[in-house]
Amino acid sequence: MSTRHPTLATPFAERANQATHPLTNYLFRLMELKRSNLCLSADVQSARQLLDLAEKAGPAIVVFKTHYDLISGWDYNPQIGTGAKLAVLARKHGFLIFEDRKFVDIGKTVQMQYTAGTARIIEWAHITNANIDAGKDMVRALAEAAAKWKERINYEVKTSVTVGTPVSEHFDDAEEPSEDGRRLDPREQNGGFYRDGRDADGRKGSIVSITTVTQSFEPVDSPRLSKNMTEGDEVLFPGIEEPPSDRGLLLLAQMSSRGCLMTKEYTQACVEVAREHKSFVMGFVSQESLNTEPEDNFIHMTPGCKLPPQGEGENGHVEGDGLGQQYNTPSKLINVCGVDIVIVGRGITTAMDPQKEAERYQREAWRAYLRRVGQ
Ligand code: BMP
Repeated sequence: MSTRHPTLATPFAERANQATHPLTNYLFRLMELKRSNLCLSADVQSARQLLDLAEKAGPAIVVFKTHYDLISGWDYNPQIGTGAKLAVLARKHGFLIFEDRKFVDIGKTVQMQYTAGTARIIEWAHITNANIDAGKDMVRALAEAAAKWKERINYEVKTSVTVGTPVSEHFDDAEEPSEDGRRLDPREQNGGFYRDGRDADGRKGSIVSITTVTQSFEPVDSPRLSKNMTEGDEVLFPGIEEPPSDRGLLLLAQMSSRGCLMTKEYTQACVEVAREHKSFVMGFVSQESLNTEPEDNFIHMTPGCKLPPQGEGENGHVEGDGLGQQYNTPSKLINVCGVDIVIVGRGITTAMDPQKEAERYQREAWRAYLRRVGQ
C-alpha cells in the first residue's frame, strides 16, 4: 500500500473536485454532507426486510449494498417493484444503491445481465461491480452498455393519445417491437383490437372510432425525478441535488475472505483497467488503497468490517464468521489501510437495534476518516 499517496490526506470535499467520474464527485460531496463513509450491506432475506432496513439505516449511510438474488419476494416490476421502491428511499434519505453483482463473463453476456433479464440492474443500481478474471474487454462491454442506457434514459417517452376513425394504414401487418425490444401484443398497438379488426374474442367489430397511442422520445433535463413513482410521493433529501444519471463500476480487486486466490498481478490488472476506463470505473472493492500514480483518485470500498462489541474499545479483536469471512475495524481499514468507505453487513443487520448500530458505525468510521486527514 502506498501510505504516502496524496489522496490519503485529502478531504473528501477536495477529492470531489478532482474526481473524473460524475458519480464519484457526487458521492464524495454526499459523504461530506452526511458526515458518513458507511455502506450498509443489506443481506437480509425478504424484500420487506430490505426496504425496512433502507428506511431505518438510510440517514446514517451513503451507500446501500444489495445482493438482489438473495432476497425472497423481490418484485421485478421496473415501475413499482423492489428496485423502484429502493430508488425512492435512496432519494428520500440520500444514498446510492450498489448491487454487489460481481459480474464475470464474456462481454455480451454481462451486458445483457446488467441491462436486461429479470432484475434490470442498471435501472435501479447506481453502482455495480465486476470481477475481471474474464479479461479487460468485459469492463469495456459494461461501460458501453451503461453509456447506451444513459443516452436512452435522457429521452423521455412522450405519450399522446388521439381518437379517430380508423384508416387502412392502421392495419398493416408489420408488428413493431416496443422500445425495450419486447414484442407487443398486436392489441397494444391497435386500440385493443387485432389488426383485422377483431376483438380478443374473435368478433368482428364494427369500428366507428379507435384510440391511437403514439410514443415518441423527447429530451429532458437530467437528473430527473423518477418516472416510476408518482412524483407527488417523492421526498427528496435536502442539501444536495439528485445524483447524476451516470452509472459507476467498482472492480473487485481484493477480497476479505481467507485464502482468497486473487493475486497481486490480478489486483494490478484491476488498477490498470480502472485507469483505462475512468469515466465508468469509480474505484475498487479492496482491502487497501490502490491509488499509486499521482493522478489516481479512485474510491475504495471495503467489506469485512466489524466493530468489537460495545465496551471493548474500537481496536479490540473481531472474530471471523467461521465461513472464511475476516473482519477488521473501521479504524484499521480507514487509517492504516487507507480505504474510504467501510461496508458493514451483519455488524448492523443482526444488531438488536440496526438503526442505532448503523449510527455507531457511522460515527466510528467518520472519526477514523477525520483522523486520517488530520482534522
Ligand atoms: P458481512 O459484513 O455480514 O460479513 O457482509 C459482507 C458483505 O460484503 C457480503 O455481502 C459479501 O458478499 C460482501 N463482500 C465481502 O464480504 N468480501 C469481499 O471481499 C467482497 C464482498 O462483496
